Amino acid sequence: MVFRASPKITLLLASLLCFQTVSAGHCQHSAFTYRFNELRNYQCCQPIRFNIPIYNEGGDYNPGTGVFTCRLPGLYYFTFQTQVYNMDLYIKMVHNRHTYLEWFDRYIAPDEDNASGATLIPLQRGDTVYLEMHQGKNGMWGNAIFTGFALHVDGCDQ
Ligand SMILES: [Ca+2]
Repeated sequence: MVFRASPKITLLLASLLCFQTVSAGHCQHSAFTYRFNELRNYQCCQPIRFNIPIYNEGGDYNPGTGVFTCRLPGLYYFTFQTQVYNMDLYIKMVHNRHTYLEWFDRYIAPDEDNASGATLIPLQRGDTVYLEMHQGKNGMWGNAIFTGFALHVDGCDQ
């Protein structure tokens, strides 16, 4: 048996497919990964400027300031990973100028180790997120990476 749709149903189905395609076209993305190479050039109490691009879709992370500014409201995942060397590391993730999470790694000479952290943050348009180190505990060494991306953008079901 072959199903034959009436012209009205065919038009309705075509309209729905067209609507879904247009809606899908509105789903934008936001994602970045940047490295850090300003060894010991860090000034206390300001965003760490991860300035070497690996990926930056949407341009929401500014390597000149180290600040991610939300363009697409939704749920975001942020993570960092770094070597720790020569001094302790006390690092915090700052959301809208308030500490969101903090991580600590004690340096024990002559070892060199690694620190990492990750979290989810629901963001509104214009919200800011960045990483910052405490004075005297800026043990972030080379090969440091800061990554963030939208896990889910509000109003986008994809
Ligand atoms: Ca350690």
